[in-house]
Amino acid sequence: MHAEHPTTAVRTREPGTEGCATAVAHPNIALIKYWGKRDERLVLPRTDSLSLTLDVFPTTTRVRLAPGALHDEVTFGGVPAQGEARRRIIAFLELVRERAGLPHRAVVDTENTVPTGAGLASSASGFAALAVAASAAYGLGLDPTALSRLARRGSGSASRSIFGGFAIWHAGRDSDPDPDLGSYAQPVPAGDLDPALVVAVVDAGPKSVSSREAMRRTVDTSPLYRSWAASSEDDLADMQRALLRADLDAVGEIAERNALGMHATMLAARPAVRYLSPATLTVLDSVLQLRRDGVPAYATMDAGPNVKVLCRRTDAHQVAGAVRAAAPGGSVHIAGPGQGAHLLDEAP
Ligand code: 2P0
Repeated sequence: MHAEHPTTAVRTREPGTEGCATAVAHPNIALIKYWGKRDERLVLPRTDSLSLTLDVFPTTTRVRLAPGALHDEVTFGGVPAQGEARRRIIAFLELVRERAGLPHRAVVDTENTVPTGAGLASSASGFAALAVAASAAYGLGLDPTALSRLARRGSGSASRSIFGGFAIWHAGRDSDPDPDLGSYAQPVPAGDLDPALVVAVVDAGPKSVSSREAMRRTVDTSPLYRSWAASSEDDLADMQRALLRADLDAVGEIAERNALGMHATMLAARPAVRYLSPATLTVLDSVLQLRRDGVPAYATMDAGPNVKVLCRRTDAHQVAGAVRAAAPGGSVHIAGPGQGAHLLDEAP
């Protein structure tokens, strides 16, 4: 039987009735990674990916239309956004305005709860929450699939955070009549896994290379990229079967090999992109030791040195203890499957 993973709970509002909406979204961790775009403007990936949306570190975003204002106002926790983060949010609002046929600028306030440098892309929860709040405030009335496509334009991984539990993001094909329409996420059926992800933050410093730049460099220069992309297709098919039969060991093995392969492509880029640190390897050793001790635990790493360990929820505290002992300077968080992005009721 398939477990009921929480999926999206997006409610639509009457278009443009209030001009104000608040949404919440959670980060997701890819078990089959997204690494490499085939279209930078439309944010179309080269491969399909598959993730688990978490129940920790929500992002809450409020969008209020400001008719007559000359500029958008964008704040994070009340502090004006700067630089690239601000530029990307305003470019996203332009896209929403174009679709809505409304010229109004907006006031956008975002509260992130991700611990600084946790290596959990706040761009995934951030653009998923912004897509849901902005499309409601501008009265677009989008369904979850359309919201996923829209969130993708902000940040690729955000397409998956529209949905709860396990989600697959289809790359789509260049032969699609409209390539934008072919690339969206949807929930993935899974058996009763009762998974946990133990997040080990081993280094909270800023990353040396942005994931955007790192994936561009990998696609352009790594001789290993093509073979990883091909094997990732096989990994995805294996992963979907493993999820259906609720085989946590297989899910973990596939996720671990897919992540290590992605990091191998980066190490072979010119110049190399190396996110893994000595502390990362120490945590990976502790995960191997857990397995030798009979505890099913499998690691995945993203564009940073931190490690996320997939295990059974019943083993999560033991896994967290082992990981904490391996990386005593860091912090460890236990997450489970979380909900998709959704609107919050506005105070009357
Ligand atoms: C993922 N990552 O599948 C992969 C694995 C990091 C490593 O998605 O350029 O912030 O905004 O589309 O979504 C990080 O990339 O990149 C990411 P953009 P994003 O989760």
